[in-house]
Amino acid sequence: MQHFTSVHDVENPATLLQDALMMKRNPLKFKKLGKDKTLGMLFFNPSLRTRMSTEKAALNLGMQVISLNASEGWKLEMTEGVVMNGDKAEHIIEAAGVISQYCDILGVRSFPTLTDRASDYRDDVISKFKKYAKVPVVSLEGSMVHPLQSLADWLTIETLKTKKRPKVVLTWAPHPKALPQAVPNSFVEWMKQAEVDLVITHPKGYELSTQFTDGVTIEYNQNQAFKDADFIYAKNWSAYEPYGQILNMDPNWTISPEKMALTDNGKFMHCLPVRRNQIVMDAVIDSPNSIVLEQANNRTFAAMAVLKNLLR
Ligand code: SN0
Repeated sequence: MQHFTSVHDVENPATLLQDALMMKRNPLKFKKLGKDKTLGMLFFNPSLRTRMSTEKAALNLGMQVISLNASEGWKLEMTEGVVMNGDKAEHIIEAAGVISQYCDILGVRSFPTLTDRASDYRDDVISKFKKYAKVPVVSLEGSMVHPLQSLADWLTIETLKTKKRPKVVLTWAPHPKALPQAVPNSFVEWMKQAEVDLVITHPKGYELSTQFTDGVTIEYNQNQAFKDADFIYAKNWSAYEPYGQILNMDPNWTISPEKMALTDNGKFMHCLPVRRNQIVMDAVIDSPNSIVLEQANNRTFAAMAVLKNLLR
């Protein structure tokens, strides 16, 4: 593995999952592996779980960590060949080159513009860091996918499933802000690697890009989709077409106890942060079937598996 920016960077995703399972069983087994190595993390957007779990992962592996809130400093120019006479003080070519001298692995978080779809779906910021950094690049959520989250989600399902092939439902839910498609895109592409029956449910108009959903069942009736489900993964996303728009705020899509009653004692999942009583009713997220904290816990072990592989 050269970088970790999507499932496509991973030669064998199932082996990476096994590594994450091993890390969960024995988090300090490789505490000397990262000695004298530095993880650098650049956040162009806010982070709670990704930042802390990835730092924790690096510390468990014996690494040092340097994090930078990159939205506070110079604005970086991302386009090659331009006359830099605007507000951007530094080109990514130098920034990536400099950071590569301080760090052995570089993590980058960059949300989508939600206005320029072509740029977002090239994952422009992370792709440019891959191009100009001299060290492995880890996506800490890019504009198109969030692979560290998805690996942790897979680990969560793997450790809590009670059937060999569980039914996993990804459901859209209403939200007051236009949100990225990165989490659902990524969840779908990782679930394609897993032994699960995946169903996506959302109101008409919220179809994700077919580059992710090709071959996956889409059920527009949420109640129908929830039938006999083992895992309900709720997430809001804005429309892919028209790009970045909110089309619907229908509270009937909020995950309620009545909806969960349609499942086969289904577990409730969300990547967090979550808007209570908008995405999910308190009675669901506070119920014993809610596994959102376990998902967040597993972020550390997913990140450890990734860092371990990149350190090798
Ligand atoms: C991000 C998203 O991709 O949807 C991060 C999820 C890991 N979520 C948000 O930005 C939520 C913001 C809000 O105001 O609720």
